[in-house]
Amino acid sequence: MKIKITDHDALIVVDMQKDFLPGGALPVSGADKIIPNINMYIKLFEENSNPVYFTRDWHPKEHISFKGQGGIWPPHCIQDSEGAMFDENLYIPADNKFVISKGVLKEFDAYSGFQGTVLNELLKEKGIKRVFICGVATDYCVKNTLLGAVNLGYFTILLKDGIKGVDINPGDTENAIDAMMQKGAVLCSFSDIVK
Ligand code: VGL
Ligand code: ZN
Repeated sequence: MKIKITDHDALIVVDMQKDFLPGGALPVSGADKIIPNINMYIKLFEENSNPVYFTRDWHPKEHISFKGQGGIWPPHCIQDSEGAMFDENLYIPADNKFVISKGVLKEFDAYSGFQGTVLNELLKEKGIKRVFICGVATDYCVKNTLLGAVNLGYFTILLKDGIKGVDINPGDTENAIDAMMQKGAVLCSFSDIVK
């Protein structure tokens, strides 16, 4: 399959923060291995002057999703903490990049980068019609961000060499990929993209 990047395309990099990488508070096994691929996508979009959106989980202390508050996750990505920072190996362009913080309110969780954020407005402002999505975790925030984009009318492309799931239950990641494709997501990898 060949996919040509156009002016109406944007890249969304989901939650590539230290806490989601090996050694972090909520590690996604193998998430470090996808960083070189994600960096290739970021550089490709940067070279084409296409915008790149970085979502980040940005929770207050005692967030509702944390175990101590009755949630299912260990405390992670607490606002301004070291673990909430983007991984050092992630390439962050100087221009044409936007950081989207989600899950910022104590009483609400947000697995989608569109939930409680201005991501849709930012994309609309730039005339974006199609989004390419990579990052972690495939079975949580990648999935929900992609389905959010579908619901808002965007064409979606899931970058299969740039995602990693947590698989709390075996098969979660595969099921998430199936669910996304069912809703119209197109699976592609770096070698499918032509300039
Ligand atoms: C995520 C679990 C909790 C994610 C965020 O980024 O996929 N997963 N918070
Ligand atoms: Zn979270």
